[in-house]
Amino acid sequence: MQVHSTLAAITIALVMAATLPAQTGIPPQRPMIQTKYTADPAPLVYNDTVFLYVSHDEDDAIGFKMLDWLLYTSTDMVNWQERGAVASLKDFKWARQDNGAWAVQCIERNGKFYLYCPMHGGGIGVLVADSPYGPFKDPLGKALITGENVWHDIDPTPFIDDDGQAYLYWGNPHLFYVKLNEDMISYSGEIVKEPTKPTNYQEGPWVWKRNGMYYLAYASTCCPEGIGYAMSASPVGPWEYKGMIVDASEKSRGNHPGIIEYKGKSYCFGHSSDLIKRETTKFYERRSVDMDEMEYNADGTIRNRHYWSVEGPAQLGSLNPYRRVEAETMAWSEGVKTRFESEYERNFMWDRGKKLADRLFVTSIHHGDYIMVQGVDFGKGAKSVEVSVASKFGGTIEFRTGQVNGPLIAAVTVKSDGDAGVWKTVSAPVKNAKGKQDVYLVFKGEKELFEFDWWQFAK
Ligand code: FUB
Repeated sequence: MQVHSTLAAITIALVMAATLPAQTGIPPQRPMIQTKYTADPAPLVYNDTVFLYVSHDEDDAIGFKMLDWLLYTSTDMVNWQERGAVASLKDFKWARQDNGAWAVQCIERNGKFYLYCPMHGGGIGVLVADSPYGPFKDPLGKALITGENVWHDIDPTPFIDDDGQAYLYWGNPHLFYVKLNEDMISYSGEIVKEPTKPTNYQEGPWVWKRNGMYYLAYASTCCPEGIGYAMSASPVGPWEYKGMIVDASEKSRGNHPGIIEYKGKSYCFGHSSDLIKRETTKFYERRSVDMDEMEYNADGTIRNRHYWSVEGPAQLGSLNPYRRVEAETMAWSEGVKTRFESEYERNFMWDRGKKLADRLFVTSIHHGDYIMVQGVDFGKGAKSVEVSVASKFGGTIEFRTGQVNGPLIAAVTVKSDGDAGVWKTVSAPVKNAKGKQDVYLVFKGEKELFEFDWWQFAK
């Protein structure tokens, strides 16, 4: 009996070990961006890249505290590179400067990029750039939209129909729209308060067209907000409510849809409180952008999902480690932050009088923190790895595969050699890096280790 039960216990343990997911250290529900609080996702597909514009909840926000808009890019839907703040309240000299940088959306027309920005309580402004990365400039010097009640003028979403007519929709708790002129910075006709506002419409409209039908997704009635949608045969309604794309959940008080087609798949973005909830049960407006694949039914309606999936979307392709990878490219991270520093700021800070480039880099790196980059394709194998770092107290970057304590393929030592704050490249040999792997960059050392700009493998 004793032998049998021991054998049974061993068998059960072995079966369980085989069926459990690998101990990656990554929590099951994982918002896309961990180094900052982000909200109101507005994805734009341009030249094979997803440009994700988001609003930005400050780290110490209690209620809404929002000063600028950030940009992230991806070509595989799992690894996202931070591109910094592309616009801020400072770009609108006429607007209040202390708060109110709410949900933006960017659209391209004839090689120009138009970023529609609400200044909460001040109307909706528009910025224009020659590139999706900016720099964005205010061509009007005043608000584009100030409707019947300026506090309702939030969440602008532009849409250009196949006939070239552009529209701007916005509003909470009403849905408004207006026809934009071809210049995208002026409009014709009256602002219309949409009379067929769909069931449980609250805010955050997002309009797109598919197979001749128009879709309007939106944040459903607060609180909590999910993502509902309606359909119409015309861009100006009437809108017929079709259901929920993502159900309302106690996990997120607010929500805000952003929907794209990319490389043959559809994606729905939204936001939640999943990141801040790992730290506290208190409620703060410190939100985090989420995203999942979205599927249509044969009749054009959209399949409902209860919440963002645990596994997230599948990676499209892989990441090439043989080109320079900015350290702020990640599928997941723990502990680290990012910072942009201009050439001037760094010279001043370190008083070195040297010419150094403007950089966005990973900072606040301590023992045990890590960055995970998904689906890195080493091909037949790598021989060495080089990193760009600026030492503080020094430490080691361990490159591991599969999980946070997985096989070590390289260890780069960054010395604390009295040259603190100076960017330098350091390299190390690589062993056993072959094929496609999730790579964990695990930081080891004492105190604050270093700042980290980029990494690159060599064959
Ligand atoms: O982020 C500020 C506001 O919260 C947005 O404008 C709304 O859509 C809601 O997400």
